[in-house]
Amino acid sequence: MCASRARAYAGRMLDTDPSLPQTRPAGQSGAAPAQVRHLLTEIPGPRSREIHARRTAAVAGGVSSMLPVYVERAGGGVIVDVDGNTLIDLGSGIAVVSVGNAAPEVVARVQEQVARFTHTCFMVAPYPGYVDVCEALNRLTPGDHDKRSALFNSGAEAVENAVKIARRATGRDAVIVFDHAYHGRTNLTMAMTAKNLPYKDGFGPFAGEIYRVPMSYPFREPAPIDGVQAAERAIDVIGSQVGAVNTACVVVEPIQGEGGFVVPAPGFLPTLNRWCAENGVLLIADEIQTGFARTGRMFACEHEGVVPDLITTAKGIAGGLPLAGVTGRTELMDSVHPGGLGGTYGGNPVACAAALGAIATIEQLDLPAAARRIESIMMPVLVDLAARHPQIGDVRGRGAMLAIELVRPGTTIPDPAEAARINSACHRNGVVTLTCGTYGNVLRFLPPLVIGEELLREGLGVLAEAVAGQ
Ligand code: PLZ
Repeated sequence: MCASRARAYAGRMLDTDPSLPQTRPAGQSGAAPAQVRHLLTEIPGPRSREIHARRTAAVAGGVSSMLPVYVERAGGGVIVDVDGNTLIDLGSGIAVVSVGNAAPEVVARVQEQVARFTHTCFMVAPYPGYVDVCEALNRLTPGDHDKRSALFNSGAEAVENAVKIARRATGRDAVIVFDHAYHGRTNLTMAMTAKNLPYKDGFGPFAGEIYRVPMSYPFREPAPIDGVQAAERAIDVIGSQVGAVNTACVVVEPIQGEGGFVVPAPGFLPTLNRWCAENGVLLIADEIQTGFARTGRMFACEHEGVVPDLITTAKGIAGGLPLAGVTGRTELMDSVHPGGLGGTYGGNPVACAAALGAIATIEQLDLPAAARRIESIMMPVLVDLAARHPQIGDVRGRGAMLAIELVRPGTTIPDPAEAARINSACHRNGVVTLTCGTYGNVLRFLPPLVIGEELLREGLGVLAEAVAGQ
């Protein structure tokens, strides 16, 4: 990124002036949307409703949308819909556009690449962009050991391949996953995902040799237990029901995403990691949602100094283009025979160009620091809301991956209806929020890391009103 572009972009990040001129660098068409919430119609507006009617007649009903406003453009911290409404984005397309939508460096590199060639298939005629992304992954992921990477199209595909590699490298079958886990929607990853509806219901039979063990979920422990004890509880189940010698890998989200932004108690991940190392079991960190600066570090494992054997990445890696990776110890990655990993589109050159733009942006703008700054702005507001509204049972998360869990006041009984009510009130008032959680009662916040401070505070104001029921 050139210095002036970096400066212009940095000015957008957490700036107190929400209406900074949003000029795009040369080579891009159109101006980035003004960074202000602005509602011209009700949400969704008439044009969105019109398209939605067409969608209902054309798109399979099994594919749903949390907020049926149809997008015209997006950038920085906002989404502009086809009715001209500008909404504050606190979802980043589920933790994907961490560098902002249509981020200048992503757009510039994609445009340059797409004009040269769009696809040759890395397995047929390779290109340097794929190698560049693997070098970046090897450099940025935790641990300074020798690493190799392979690229795929989606998070689920990365998880599938990490399991293939772990089985091949260990010669063992069993895969350990956790309560509340989410790893994808393909057959193997559905089996690894915990929640039945909407992900699994009626879609079986599922892949075998997947074993689920208890997670560390501090808010929902029946009795207080620390991270080490929670890990020992999980290890005990593995030992008695699976056997370490049969276990290829333990797959864990360092902070669970779809399952409810569950932050395990300190000590949980390091204890698991130690047990894995002692038993020849691979620790696979699924950092698809937590990775690439989202939690205030480049990867969430770093908060506890955990170095996984394999790490899966996607989402934030490529600023919105489909790309995913598996990175790991060379001897594990290279245990797979030549031709054993691949796919037509994996590491597509346009997606790789986007990733290089996104990674350059993350490093040059120090987006891990931006995520920590977002936490320092949001956390006190959320904690204060929780103090005033007893339906907020827990406030948790790290960096720009934060959530509130809604319960019946004074209990831990989940209240998904209250989460849905607050979520729709935010949407009606022009703030894109998302829910998650095994019980659907968690409201989560994943702002783009380049969101302006004023915009973020305005979004929090709308949330506060929504919680208060105004
Ligand atoms: N692992 C930790 O968060 C994707 C899924 C949304 P894909 N999470 C969003 C939905 O309802 O489908 C995810 C994740 C973790 C794996 C995945 C899967 O990534 O790129 O969606 O396949």
